[in-house]
Amino acid sequence: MEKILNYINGSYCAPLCGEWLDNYNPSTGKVYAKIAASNSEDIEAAYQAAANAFPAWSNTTIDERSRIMLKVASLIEKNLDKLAEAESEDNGKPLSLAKSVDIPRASANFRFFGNAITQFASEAHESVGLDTMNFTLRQPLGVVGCISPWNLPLYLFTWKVAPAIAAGNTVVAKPSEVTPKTAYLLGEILTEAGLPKGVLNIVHGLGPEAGQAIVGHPKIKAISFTGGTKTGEHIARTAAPMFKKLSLELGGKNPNIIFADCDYDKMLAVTVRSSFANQGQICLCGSRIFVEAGIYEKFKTDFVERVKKLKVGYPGDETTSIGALVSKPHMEKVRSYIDLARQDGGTVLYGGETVKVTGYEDGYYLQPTIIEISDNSCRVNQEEIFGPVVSIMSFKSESEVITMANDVKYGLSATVWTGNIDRTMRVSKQLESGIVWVNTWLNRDLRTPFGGMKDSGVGREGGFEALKFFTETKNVCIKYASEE
Ligand code: TXE
Repeated sequence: MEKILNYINGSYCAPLCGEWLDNYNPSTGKVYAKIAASNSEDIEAAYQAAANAFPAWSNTTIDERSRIMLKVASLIEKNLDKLAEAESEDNGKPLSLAKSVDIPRASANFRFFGNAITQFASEAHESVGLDTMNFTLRQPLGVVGCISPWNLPLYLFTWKVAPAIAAGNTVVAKPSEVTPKTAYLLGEILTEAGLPKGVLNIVHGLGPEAGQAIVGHPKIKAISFTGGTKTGEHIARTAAPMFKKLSLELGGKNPNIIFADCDYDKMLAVTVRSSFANQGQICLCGSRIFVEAGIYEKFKTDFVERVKKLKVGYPGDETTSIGALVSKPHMEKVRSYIDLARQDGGTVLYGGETVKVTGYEDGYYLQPTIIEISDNSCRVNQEEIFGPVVSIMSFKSESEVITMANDVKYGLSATVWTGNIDRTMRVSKQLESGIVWVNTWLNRDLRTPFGGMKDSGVGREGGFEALKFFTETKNVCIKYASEE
């Protein structure tokens, strides 16, 4: 059976303990590969490789770092089909989505940060009249840790490692044990692109074992993590007493606020996507839909009608809109929330059932599900479900919907649909979320700050924010004599 090996010091290698985990294909429910179950010894080996590579890499010219990163970007593009197939097989997402979004974005991440580093500069502050000059150095941190989740595997893995190495750090990185395949394949690309050995080390294994060993390693200076809020809390508890730099991108329970004065057709089409793209397994999905009372009944009918047409099917089939959920335990978790919604008085307007796809009966397929609720405080509206499940409810006024939108522990993103510019400004300013999209969704310019408020995380990724995170800021203050 195929083996997912670690990539340490520029070479593929088996885990030192000789232990392996099963890798499931969610669209068939079958084990199709074995994953290295690394432990702290493997992390130590990866750390040593990274530490040895750091002096040379941190002194490599910006042009050279950029050149190698652009080469990685081109090679990801060249291997689009192979990587997209691997992503779809590992994660259950439609192949069309992996081809059009995940893999192109992984390439874009390397290209973006390979270019951004050539423009990254620091400030100088002259203390006029005091014969003093200050300048700011932004120096790489050393060896850093990057830990990524399963929903957008190569997309989020590269979103972290690219700025880390662009800034001159060396890295120990762990993709999710649920979807390790594309990060594994990236190793070949790094070698072909000529990335020096040890600059990026990719280690596979369980979160509490391999992940914990990265976070708890005394010499790993920073942790960039995307994943569940509970895991984020645990990571913060381990890392904070060691004074590590932390960037945490955690869960969301994002409001999608629809005012009657919006461009209705555009809103409807995008709302279907923002609800169910990637089987609803994107931290930015708008899982709480609030609709102004005047158009509520019309929206309800039209939305259900549209969602009924989404085809749940085998991810490799071109007509599939909704593939398989990532794992059996995850599907059970999502289903338990649908049961809970029913107990709490919610009405399932559409969906709620598993789907048997012919030829793939053991796969983890679930209908897109719309639940009508009347109380924002119910658990279905307060907890992250992270599946193809949205709730809808109506509202009467701007102030009422802002209160409900903010009345949740998360604060990652929000979407607002309105044709009124004054309302756009008022609402955007009051929403407690790191990102507000108005009349659009998941519209990303990689230069913009990305991250959440409240329990959705700490810090911002993207653009120079990421390069700042992966560097230590030092002020050099020089007093000079004005006369000889
Ligand atoms: O994520 P975990 P899980 C949410 C979503 C989902 C829930 C749990 O609600 O249902 O989180 O998903 C590593 N030290 N999101 O359990 O466990 C782990 O190996 C260090 C939202 O799959 O947070 C993986 O690489 N690392 C999210 C990564 O953390 C640890 C995307 C994420 O896994 C660790 C995914 C530990 N102690 C799930 N424990 C988003 N924000 O996009 C685990 N890991």
